[in-house]
This record gives sequence, C-alpha cells and structure tokens, in this order.
Amino acid sequence: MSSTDSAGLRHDWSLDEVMALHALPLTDLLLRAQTVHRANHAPDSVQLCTLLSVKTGGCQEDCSYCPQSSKYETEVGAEKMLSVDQVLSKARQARATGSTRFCMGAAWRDAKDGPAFENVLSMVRGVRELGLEACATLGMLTDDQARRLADAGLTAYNHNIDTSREHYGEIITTRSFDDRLQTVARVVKAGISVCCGGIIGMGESTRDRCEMLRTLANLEVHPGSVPINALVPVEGTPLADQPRVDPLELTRMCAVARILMPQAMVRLSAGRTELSREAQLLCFMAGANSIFYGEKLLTTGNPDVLEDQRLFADAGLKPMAPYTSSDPTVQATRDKGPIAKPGSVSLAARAIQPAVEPGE
Ligand code: SAM
Ligand code: DTB
Ligand code: SF4
Repeated sequence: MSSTDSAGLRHDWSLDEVMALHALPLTDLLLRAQTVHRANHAPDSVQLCTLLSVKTGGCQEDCSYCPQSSKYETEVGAEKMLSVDQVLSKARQARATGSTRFCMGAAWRDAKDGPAFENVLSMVRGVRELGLEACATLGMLTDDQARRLADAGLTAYNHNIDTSREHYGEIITTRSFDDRLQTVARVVKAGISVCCGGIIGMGESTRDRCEMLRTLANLEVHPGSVPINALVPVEGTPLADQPRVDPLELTRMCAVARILMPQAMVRLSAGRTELSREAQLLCFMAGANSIFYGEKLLTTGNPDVLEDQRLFADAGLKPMAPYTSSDPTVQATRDKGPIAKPGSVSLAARAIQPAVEPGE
C-alpha cells in the first residue's frame, strides 16, 4: 500500500516499483511521464540556468569524475576565487541572454567561514538584486552557514548524491553518502530549495540508477530540482575512459525522476553537447524542464547559446520566468533577501530571442 503526503506526493517508493517503471517500454514510460508532467508543469516551459565556477580547481576531494580534484592530473589547475564584481558582471551577461537562475560553484570539500564565504554571501545578494534566482554549490555546509546563505537570499543549494549508496564508495572515498544527506537536510532546514541529483555513466548498474532516484524521492521533502547529469569523461580522471551514455538511457532517467518527483524541476544537466536536438526533445518530453545555458558548465563545454535558442524556437519551447517554477520553496524565497532593483524584473516577461526565425 502506498501513502501520500498533504501535497499528494509519495515518499515510500520500493526499489522494485522504481525498477519496474525504469523497465517499461520507452513509449509507455514517456506517456506516463508526460501525463505527470502536464498535470504539474507548463509543458512548453523550460528554465534556463547559467553556471559559473567562482573558485576553480585544487579541491581536496577524490570524486572520480571531477576534473577539479587535486588528486588527478587534469588540465584544470587551482585558481584564485573570482571577485564579486567579476561574478556579477557574468550574472548580468547571463540575464541578458535570458537565464533566470544563476548558479555559482566552488571546488570546495566544504565551505569555510571567513573572507571567501563573506564574498559568496555578497555574490548571492548581488545576483538576487539583479532579479535572478541565486543558486550555489560549495560543498558541505554547517547549519549556521546554511542560515546565513538563506538570509542573503539564496534561492537554491546544489549538493548531489551522485549515485546509489552502494556504488558511492567506488566513486568517492573522501566523504560519505551520509555526509551528503546531512548537508541536504541542513539546506531544507534553512528554508532553501534543494537541488540534488546525480550522474549516470560511471559504471553503475540500472539498479544503482533506480536506487539513486528512490533515495531522492523518499526524502522527507522532495528536492525542488533534480539535476540528471551524463558523465563528461575528462582526461586525467579515473573515469576518463567510460563509454558515452546512450541518450535513451538519459531519457529514461528523466522520465522516472519526473514520475517519482512530480513537482520537482528535472534538470537536463551535464552531457548535452553529446545529445542531438531530437534526443534533447525526448528528454523534455520525458519531463525535463530545465537546462544549463551558456558556453560553459563549470570547467567543461556546453552547447552554444545560439544553438539552444534555435532549438527553443524550432520546438516552440519558452524560457521560464524567474520564481515561477512549481517548487514552493523557490516561491517562498522570492520575498527573502534583497529585492530586485527597479528595471531588472522586466526579465519576467523576457523571452529569449531566437537567433534566426523558425524555418529559416
Ligand atoms: N564541490 C561541490 C560539490 O561537489 O558539491 C560543488 C561543485 S561539483 C563540481 C557539483 C556537481 O557537478 C557534482 O556533484 C557532480 O554531480 C557534477 N559533476 C562534476 N564533474 C562532472 C562530470 N565530469 N560529469 C558530470 N557531472 C559532473
Ligand atoms: C550539477 O548537477 N551539474 C552541474 C551543477 N550541478 C553544478 C555541474 C556539472 C559539471 C560538469 C563538469 C564541469 O564542467 O566541470
Ligand atoms: Fe571537489 Fe566537488 Fe569536484 Fe568533488 S565534485 S572533487 S567536491 S569540486
């Protein structure tokens, strides 16, 4: 027997149930996911989010996928933290191209109190003043740091579980799966929207993929957004030689995430450069309703902005206005922190301009 919470959401999925969904014929799975998607979201609306690495490289963790770990010889070296002005100038550019969420990443195991953290707080306030949703991903947090980020107006915090509890030890040894869940719980407690998902293509089984989604769906509060990343294999990391993820497998993950977490934003994240336009549309049909937009993710490439604009125009997709996602925590954060300065919120009505007219 399954039970639902006051919002009609389930938190008691069994592994067998999730695996049975994942194993459906893809056409059936897509129909089920579309049905859930249309009941909870505008089907033609996709949020555009821009990422910026505000502190690149030199990280002490050993995440096997990550070019920013100091344990591996990659082309990414340790760099100085960007200044608040540099970050806000990138945020203004992101806003001008149509992004509504700006996500700042730091290659830290955990956020340390002190000048660097104070800078992050200023960056968060500045991004909010531009009328953008502000997201950060800084590693593990204390309760006090989560509260201070919330007070600065942070909309969302990204902290991924990455894979199943069972497979986790094959990928990362320097911090545990439970450490990750603890930070996620602190973010919830501080009233910040949780962005938590994972990566496929790291040698995991289908069972691991389903376990990862089950863990997220069975959290006391569903994450407001769930990034589904396809591994970007980077030279020098232990996972450099992993085969590319089959786009239909990514579609399946988006669909199962959508069915398990009906109100979450499902974010089609790393790996889009390897996807055809058609494969991306399949993911949108499966319930993905957000992408990272802009030339770069953190250190690796992302599709060209003009290509994304053309895809949106040709497919009739619309970029979502800020604070309009169905995540109630995002809506609640709108009135916290700095209020957007006059002139910045015309954004809400802004539609990205297609680079070329459809059909040209
Ligand atoms: N250091 C912080 C942390 O680990 O939470 C924040 C930045 S970290 C780069 C954010 C997330 O990016 C990781 O949890 C992982 O899911 C994703 N990621 C990193 N490298 C990736 C890669 N090569 N391919 C796909 N996703 C990746
Ligand atoms: C997430 O799940 N994916 C984004 C974001 N959260 C921070 C990061 C992807 C990083 C891909 C590798 C890189 O560019 O360094
Ligand atoms: Fe560090 Fe984050 Fe990369 Fe892990 S994923 S090595 S914690 S930057």
